[in-house]
Amino acid sequence: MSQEPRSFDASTNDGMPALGLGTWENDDPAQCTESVKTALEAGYRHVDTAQIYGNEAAVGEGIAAADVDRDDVFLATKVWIDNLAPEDVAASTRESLQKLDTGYVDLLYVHWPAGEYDPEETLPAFAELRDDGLIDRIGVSNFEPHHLDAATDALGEAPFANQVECHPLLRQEELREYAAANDVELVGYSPLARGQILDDPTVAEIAEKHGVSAAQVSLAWLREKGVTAIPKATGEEHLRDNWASLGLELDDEDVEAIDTLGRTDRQLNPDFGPDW
Ligand code: 1BO
Repeated sequence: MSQEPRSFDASTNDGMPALGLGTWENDDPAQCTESVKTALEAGYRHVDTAQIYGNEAAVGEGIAAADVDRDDVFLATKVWIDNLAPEDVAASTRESLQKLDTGYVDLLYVHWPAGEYDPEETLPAFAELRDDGLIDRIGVSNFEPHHLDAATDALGEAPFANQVECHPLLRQEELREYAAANDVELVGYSPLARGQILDDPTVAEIAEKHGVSAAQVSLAWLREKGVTAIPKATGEEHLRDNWASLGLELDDEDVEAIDTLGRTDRQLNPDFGPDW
């Protein structure tokens, strides 16, 4: 890839770079490794994977291949719902670490409050992994406020982050308020609404006004809301377009127009998911 100088550094949300690379459905190993390497060399310092994505080894290879120190990368993975019984949390995380070959992860999420998840059993097992130095922080994903309350009780502290679907078509007002009030970072997956954002006329109008892409508008809106975004991108052009969103400042009227969009469009609603 061309080694252009990085134009931006993503600000951090409590030590976590506020723009990262999502790898869900980036499951061709060679392509996944290449996109992680390209992203890191373009300036990204946050990579998000999960056991269920089947690409932890490819992600680890991309980190190793990039001209970047592992300790400068914020790496997150997630424990799948079948591995949330305490003994499986430890064994499956060790397996993830073997695949990633990174020594530790910066953030380990409970992927969904489903399957073998039991806050009183699962979260102490996560805390033990943290005590053992295998993970730095404990996160949860797809949690509603009542799940977050129970997790906080079980851990004796709020989880570091809650990763949920979040974009202009699913603005997650309640979870954003909860996060701000309880010192939980909100991480938005599918920040481009799996492509739906590209067809929204309000977002298109804002993009045209600033001479940028609709994806950049969506990512800038998330940043404005304090939400960490982890868009997936495989090609260099797309990776760089998303990265360039760090240079976009939306006007108050743009933010207001997105905040009041009369459309809700959740992309991911599996049958094991919560009653949102
Ligand atoms: C089933 C995985 C969804 C995104 O993390």
